[in-house]
Amino acid sequence: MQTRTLVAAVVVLGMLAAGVFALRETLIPHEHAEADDGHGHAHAVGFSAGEPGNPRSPSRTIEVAMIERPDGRMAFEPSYIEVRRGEQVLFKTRNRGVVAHEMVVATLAENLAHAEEMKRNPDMEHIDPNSIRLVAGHEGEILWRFTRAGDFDFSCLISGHREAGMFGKIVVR
Ligand SMILES: [Cu+2]
Repeated sequence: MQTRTLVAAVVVLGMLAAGVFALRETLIPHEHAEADDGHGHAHAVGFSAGEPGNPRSPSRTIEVAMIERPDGRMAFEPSYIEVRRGEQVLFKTRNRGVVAHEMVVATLAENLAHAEEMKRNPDMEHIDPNSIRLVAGHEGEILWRFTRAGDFDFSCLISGHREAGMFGKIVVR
């Protein structure tokens, strides 16, 4: 009788343990299969529109304003910029609107791809040297050297902002 009780107890304990294990499996989320670097994209292979500038080298200052119009459109002013190949530019960027904006300097293809990514992941922020994110009323800088000739893009990649007009063109000759 005692042995039977012991066996029964062991069986019950075993079932409990299995139950707890099964429960644990359902409660603890499985790790995501995809690695995430914190903001959803990596730049291991470098930048598409040149390279981060050197603060000790001379640079041309270009002031860029982020603006919102009464009709809901958004824009950069200026939205067309020409630079010489090899030139280093200090973008002094000011957010004159009432919502946050960013400025990301890259190829058009890269910015369009990033804009799509931002729609899926609206909290993604760009903290790379080719970009700046500014809350309303704030000013910031991007120091950038344009090492390749061609047409490049600067955009605000916050969801919906590029479609609202927040992009510009940089021509490097
Ligand atoms: Cu914006």
